[in-house]
Amino acid sequence: MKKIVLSLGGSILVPSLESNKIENYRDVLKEISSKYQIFVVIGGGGEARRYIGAARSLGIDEATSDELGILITRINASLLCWALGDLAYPAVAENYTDALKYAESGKIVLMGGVTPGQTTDAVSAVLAERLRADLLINLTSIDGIYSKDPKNNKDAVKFDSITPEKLIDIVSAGTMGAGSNNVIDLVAAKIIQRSRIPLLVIDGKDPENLKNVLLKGKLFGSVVIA
Ligand code: U5P
Repeated sequence: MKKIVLSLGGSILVPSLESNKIENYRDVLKEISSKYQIFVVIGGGGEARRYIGAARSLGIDEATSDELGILITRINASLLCWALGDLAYPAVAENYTDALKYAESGKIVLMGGVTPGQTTDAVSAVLAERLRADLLINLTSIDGIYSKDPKNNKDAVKFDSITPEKLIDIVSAGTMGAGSNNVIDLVAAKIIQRSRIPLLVIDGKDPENLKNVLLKGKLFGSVVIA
């Protein structure tokens, strides 16, 4: 079975606790997990950013603020994990070796953050490298990779396909602090470059997009390939 790692933003899965997409993603993950071995790395979303903001205003340093972010990613991952019931290994992996062990169950494996100084994008890239995954998919709030942040720059250009080197150029221009929001973090981009694992960036707001790519063979978003 092909191994697919999904990096699923917290703001995609849980925009708020009241209106979350967990049920929709549960249905899609159920379908795709019959064809692929699936690993899902969940981000912290707005909740992590709120906690990090509160920590900063208390004078707590960035690395310690990151630890708070990691806790929230694990809470989000736990919610999806337990919502998946029998389809998922019933614990969130806290390191890569555990994720590999949990995968022996043949079930969907869930993971959140691991260590300060990065985001869950980096976790998903390292996990993909450890697994020799066939594909890494980043499900985010924009529909691909742009030359600049399209939310603030009207002249941003979307790329259908770029090299890992070009990706590094683009993300190097971004900032790096706890809770930072780039299309993908620099650590992840560097791992993608060295591992040569293809990355697909698609809009995750509609969970059907994942099905369209993996089950219907439709190609959209942006692909990073060496
Ligand atoms: N975080 C880390 N290390 C990880 C994953 C996450 O420090 O391995 C922290 C960062 O502060 C990040 C926040 O911005 O948790 C939420 O994760 P994400 O939604 O940005 O991926």
